Order: sequence, then C-alpha cells, then structure tokens
Amino acid sequence: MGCIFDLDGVIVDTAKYHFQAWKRLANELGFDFDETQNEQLKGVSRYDSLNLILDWGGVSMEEAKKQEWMITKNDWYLELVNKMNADEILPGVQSLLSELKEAEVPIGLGSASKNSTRILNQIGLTSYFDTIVDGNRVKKGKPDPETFLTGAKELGLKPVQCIVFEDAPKGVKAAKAGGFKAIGVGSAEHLYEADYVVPGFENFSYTTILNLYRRMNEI
Ligand code: B16
Ligand code: MG
Repeated sequence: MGCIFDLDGVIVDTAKYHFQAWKRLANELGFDFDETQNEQLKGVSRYDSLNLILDWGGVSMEEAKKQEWMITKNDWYLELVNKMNADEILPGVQSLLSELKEAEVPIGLGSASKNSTRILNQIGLTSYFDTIVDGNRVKKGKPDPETFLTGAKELGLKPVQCIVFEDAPKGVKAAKAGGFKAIGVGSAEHLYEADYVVPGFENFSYTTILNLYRRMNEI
C-alpha cells in the first residue's frame, strides 16, 4: 500500500494565500470575487484559475498579458508563502507522515502547484516524500489523473494499491479516473465522489489508514 497526498488543503492551508493573491489581482482589474467562488479554484492550475477569474470579472486579455499577471500573482502569493513555517502544517499531518515512514509505506506528493517544493521546504516536510509530482512535471492537470498516475509509477505501485488524499472535487475526480482509492479531506457535501471522507487528520493514524484500505478493497 502507498499513500499520495495532495498539498494545498491537505498538508497546509495555502488556499487562503491563493485567495488573497487572486483577490488582489481581481481588485487591480476592477472587480471582486468571494470565498464561494474561490472553492472552484481548489486543485485547479494557475493558468486555468486565472481564466476562470477573468471570466467572473468579464475581463478579456491577450496571452502575453495573462503571463504577466500570473507572474505578478505568484510574486504576491510567494510573499505570503515565504512567511510560512512548520506551525502551518495541518493538525495530525506530521505525526501521520512519521508513522507511515516508520512503517516503510511509500509516500508521494501529487499537487497541481508549481510551488510545492518551496512550500514543503518551508514547512520542513520534504524528506518524508519518496516522490514529488507537481504542476511543473505534468502536461494535464487535475481532473486528469496524470499527476497521480505518475506518482504511483514512481512509487513502484499500481493505482489500486494507492490511497490518494484530496481536498478538491477535481482532485478526487482525478484520483478516481486513474483507478485510485480516494479519501476526501474536508466536507462530504463537496467530496461526494470520494470513497471515504474525513474532516482532517486529527486522531487519524496508520492503523486507521490500513483499516480503510482493507475496507475499500474488501480484503
Ligand atoms: P501554483 P493542490 C493547487 O494545489 C491549488 O489547490 C490551486 O488553488 C492552485 O491554483 C494550484 O495548486 C496551482 O498552484 O500557483 O502554486 O502553481 O491542491 O493540487 O496541491
Ligand atoms: Mg488541494
């Protein structure tokens, strides 16, 4: 059995920083959007997020301009990321990773973010991961399964042998499309396509995962 973790929303709550930076961009362009709309950006690549936001504001722009705004947004986002430390690791995550490592369970990261390595270094979790597949390495983002399929391959496992942990409906879709077992992290209302949903990793141990894995595979 292997475990593949999404980053934003599963290991750390960077969604709030993405929201601040995208909101700043929208405001500069003369419009605004709210947290409900922000939910739709979870797990979505930077480029697709920008296009969605521009649609909401009824703004169109040339490709070159979009590239400039993406750099600006990322600079604003990184100003916030650079202040992060291990205190921002979501509850229960580090102890779970330690237990998995101890049990020699292969661990992968499967994130849409192009900033994943920087974030993992910033919060001190890089060494837990046997493979890191992120937005820099895939051609097709979530809901395409490429991110997780690449991760499973690099862990030396078949999709059915891996559990994917995801907070975004598009991420859960990607996992299911690849033949993975998906545990949604968040609310069942949003993550109804997952095999199982947990609110977070507090009181969540290696044994919990093993029991769920057995139940999901009916072993
Ligand atoms: P970046 P995940 C995703 O990360 C975020 O959920 C999404 O909001 C963001 O737009 C995307 O990464 C790209 O991030 O701008 O840092 O490359 O949830 O797949 O870990
Ligand atoms: Mg996420």
